[in-house]
Amino acid sequence: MAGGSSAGGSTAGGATAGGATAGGSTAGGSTAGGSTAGGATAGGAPACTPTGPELCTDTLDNDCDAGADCADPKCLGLTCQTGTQNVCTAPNTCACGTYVTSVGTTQSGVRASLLEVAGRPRAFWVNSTAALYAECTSNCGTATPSWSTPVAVGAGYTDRSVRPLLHESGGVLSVLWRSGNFVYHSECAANCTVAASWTTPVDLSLGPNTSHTLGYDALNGLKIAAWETNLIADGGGLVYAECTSGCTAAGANWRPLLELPHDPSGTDLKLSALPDGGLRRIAAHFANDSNVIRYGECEADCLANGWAFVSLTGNAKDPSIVLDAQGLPRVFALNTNTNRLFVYRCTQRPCTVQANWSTTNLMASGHVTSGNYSDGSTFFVTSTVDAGALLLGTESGTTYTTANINLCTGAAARGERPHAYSGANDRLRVLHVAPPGINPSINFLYQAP
Ligand SMILES: [Ca+2]
Ligand SMILES: [Ca+2]
Repeated sequence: MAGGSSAGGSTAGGATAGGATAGGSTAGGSTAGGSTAGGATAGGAPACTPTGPELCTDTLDNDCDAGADCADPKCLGLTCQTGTQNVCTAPNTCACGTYVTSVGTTQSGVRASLLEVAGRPRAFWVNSTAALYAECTSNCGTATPSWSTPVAVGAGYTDRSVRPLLHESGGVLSVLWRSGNFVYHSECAANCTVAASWTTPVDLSLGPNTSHTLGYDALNGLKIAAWETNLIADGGGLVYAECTSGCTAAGANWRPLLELPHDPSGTDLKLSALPDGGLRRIAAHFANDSNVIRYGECEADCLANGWAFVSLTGNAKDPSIVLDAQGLPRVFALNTNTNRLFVYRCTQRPCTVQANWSTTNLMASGHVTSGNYSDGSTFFVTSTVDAGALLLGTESGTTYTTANINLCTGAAARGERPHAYSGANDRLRVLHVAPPGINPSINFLYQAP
């Protein structure tokens, strides 16, 4: 295959082929079996001697299983030509499969949500004039995906710190976003590229919503939300709500409200299914009053006294929660004074004890979001400055390694405020705003396969 033979063949084969040292270097890996003298015992059929795990760049069938390099499914999505952006994008295909396409025109600083349902990416973001939904309708994993024309789910707003939130539960999409003093919720069960398929937005705040603080999740029939209100005059203002029925009919069905006694600057919520069928509510928010991240959990009585919280130091706002492969929470948040990314990691349960958390001031960063790979390990995406290089942080031991998300040219993809999920073969799908301009586009970056 052209990709592997040009760069990988001679160097990688000679250096790492192990048992096939002599044969491998001379034969160049063209016929791996025939070159290993020990293999061809009888019958003329070339035998293959395993030398270790499959390496995807050396033209050899290292593990004598399923073929060499891109012929081996284990190489799908992995680098197949050193020094390039090429990966095995399909069986026997070594190519660069990083595609960046426009989903629509937007405004600088807009944040977005991206998820996949039924194999197709779905996007939600808020412009000054409308809250917009679009989905990929065909050819989603190619250089020329088709995206639906964005439809307005409801009113827009100019707050660029708040991230509108899109979730799916039971096949139903639902969204929560800020528009002025309102916290709007809407959902769609089918045909979501048509505006009329979305329920009429209801305002959960029933009163002034006052900041970019916005949290939301939906799972197994439960919806949870958090925002800030000035209806509480004690210096707090963070409220938490749940809803199990009539959630699109009236904001009053998201009552009672629980006051969490802090003045927030950004929050995130997550629902996690428990072995006994229950749901753990997980919350993180920055508390301006005490200059800490507050992390909390609740499994029952969550509109009253069921919560337990712990304080995590580091003056970082707008948190993003993710659960790692052990089911332990990690919180990513941004210190907006120093533009530094903080990573908080619970190392063992209970996670409501401060001693079980580690704090790392990791790197220069912009707004951050996080996600999981197929094995449960975690990642985050950000950009160092708005419109700088898009950055991927990949869990590595107890910390993260970071790298640019590169285009096929090898140059870093640029943009701001990314949100991403991991698709097949742990390849990324990223929604982000293009570098600032009069009307930057909101871009979809896809890494094949
Ligand atoms: Ca190989
Ligand atoms: Ca193989």
